[in-house]
Amino acid sequence: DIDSTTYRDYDTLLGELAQLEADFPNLVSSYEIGTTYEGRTLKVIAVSSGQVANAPVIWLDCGIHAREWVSHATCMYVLDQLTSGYGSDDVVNALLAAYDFHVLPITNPDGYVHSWDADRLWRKNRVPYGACFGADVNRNFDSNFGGEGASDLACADTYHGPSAFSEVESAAIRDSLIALGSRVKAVFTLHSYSQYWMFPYGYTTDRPADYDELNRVSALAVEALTAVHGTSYVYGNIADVIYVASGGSVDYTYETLGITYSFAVELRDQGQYGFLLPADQIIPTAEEFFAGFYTAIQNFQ
Ligand code: 0X9
Ligand code: ZN
Repeated sequence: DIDSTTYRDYDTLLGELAQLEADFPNLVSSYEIGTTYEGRTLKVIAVSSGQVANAPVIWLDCGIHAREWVSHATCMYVLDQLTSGYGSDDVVNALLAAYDFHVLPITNPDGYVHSWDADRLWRKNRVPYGACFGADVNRNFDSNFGGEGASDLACADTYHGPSAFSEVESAAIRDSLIALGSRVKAVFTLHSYSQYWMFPYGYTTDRPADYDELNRVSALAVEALTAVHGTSYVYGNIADVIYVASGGSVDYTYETLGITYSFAVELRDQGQYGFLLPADQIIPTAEEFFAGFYTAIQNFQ
């Protein structure tokens, strides 16, 4: 099993993923979707019971922002639940009877390593741009690219990059989702912090056509999440709940790829510790997220 009581560095996480594949060869496989600027491999972990050929897919990505360590840790927890629970846990059995899960636990490995080795609060990837480093991968999608809430300045934390999908990490997510095609039922992307359960749009305050449906599912997810440890989450469209931000991933998956169930979740906390969330909150954060996650999935139409 995966030990979620501490944060683990990049090499340790890779070791845990390899161990999952070794421990659950009939359930877990992996594939590579890109190579970062510093040469690290972007690795998707697929969990599939094999009960249904070409089952619908739930996509989950974590760590698009380097410093949001509880995001990476929550993806690892979800993988642990899906694997260790299969065969014994009714919820997991039901999930894996109907869906395959494709999980990208470390979307931005170069940034993650930098946040461990040099600058704990690093957010972007590590591509050099002039005198500065990094594009914000969550401003690099082709969803009103370069618009409000993204910076043209390479040194800014929200630098959108030179062009839409200039970054390996965003292009790899796009290409993977396009390859999965109509199998993709839902996309979840995990951030921290603020305790928000959000859906499109981020680039405009206009409400999406599926606002009522996304709000319905989000309300059920948050109710289930809160029932676990009493943690309150706010839900709604991104632009209303947090701020207008262009070039984000879920606007692209919703609007361009047509994936109705596109969610961006800001995990714990509400700012007391912020990005430096103590490790003893990893498990409760992930436990309550998992309740929201499976409740959302169970209520898809
Ligand atoms: O600004 C962001 O990218 C996210 N907040 S964070 O503090 N984790 O950086 C919000 C992302 C919302 N999603 C989109 N704008 N698509
Ligand atoms: Zn983030």
